[in-house]
Amino acid sequence: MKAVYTPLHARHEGGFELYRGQLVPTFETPDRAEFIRAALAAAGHELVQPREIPESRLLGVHDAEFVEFLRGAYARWHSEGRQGHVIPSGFPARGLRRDRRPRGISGSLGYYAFDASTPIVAGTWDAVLAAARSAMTAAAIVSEGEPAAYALCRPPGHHAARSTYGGYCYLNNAALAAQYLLDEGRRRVAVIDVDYHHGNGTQEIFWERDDVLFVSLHGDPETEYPWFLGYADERGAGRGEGHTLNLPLPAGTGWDEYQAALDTALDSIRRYAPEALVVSLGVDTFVADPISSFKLEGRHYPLIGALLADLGLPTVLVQEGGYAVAEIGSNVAGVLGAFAD
Ligand code: Q9C
Ligand code: ZN
Repeated sequence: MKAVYTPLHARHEGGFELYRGQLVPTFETPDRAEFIRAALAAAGHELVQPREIPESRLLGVHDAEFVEFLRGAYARWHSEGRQGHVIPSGFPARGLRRDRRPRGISGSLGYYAFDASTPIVAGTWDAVLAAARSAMTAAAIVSEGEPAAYALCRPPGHHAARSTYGGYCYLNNAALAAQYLLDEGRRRVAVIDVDYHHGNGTQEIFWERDDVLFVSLHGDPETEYPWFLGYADERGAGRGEGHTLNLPLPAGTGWDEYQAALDTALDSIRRYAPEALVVSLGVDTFVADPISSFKLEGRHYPLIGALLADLGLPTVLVQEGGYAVAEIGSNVAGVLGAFAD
């Protein structure tokens, strides 16, 4: 299938992140995308560049002031006397005011970010915009009639909401793809999120909508990031009531339990009868992933791909997480290969 790729992703290289009390090299690295690119090229997928989709399309999903904040954050950090990478250090928890957007850069960062693991460097915005355009380009390719397309998005997107960023994510690539499909005429779109982590941003964006079904399988937030969303009792609100389905799974989950949950997810998608599918494709469910605790093996990714392809829907696959770099390419290619057959 067509795989949207651009070397602009490499402009985002976070350097270090705070992980369990230590500054460690970021898990979300440029070589992730290069390993995927190599594996997809070797498997015969056609690499195409993202289109110059107008930035106004971002506003179907994101708040305009948030977009301008992300674009300018690095320059402001330095013009306000800070050095190095842009990392927030204080957040409006219970008892603090969430309605204030402080004027200074540190307060603004605390207002828009929800964790300290998502650094902004000089090239971050270029990569973020290119990733968003890659996802929307894959959506355009499917809108124009291809049965499936893949966007090699880096940085990933599913933790980013309308006006918040975190979890290595800045703009929500999968939500932008879903919105693009709707804007081009599909009436109902399902998003299935198979990344190890709950897609809190995607859930929040579509929480009160009935034109998007959001279904997620993920590590139980009782112990797994992002901790504060992704519980089974979250089902949507207003018109969106019943259009969110969370299937949290315990650390240590292997294929049998995973497949049972995936069957439940696919049943709910069939009942919704969407006109297109977006897959938030994280492969951090892999047994050797350094920050996750499921036990899927390489041979399981073609099975996931086959089950997704069996839905028979026009499908946009969007890259999310996956940090076992040596195997990331073959795991992603395993999912995509099932669509070609
Ligand atoms: N102690 C994605 O896979 N850090 N994001 C967790 C746990 C953030 C993962 C720290 C993990 C974000 C797209
Ligand atoms: Zn993840």
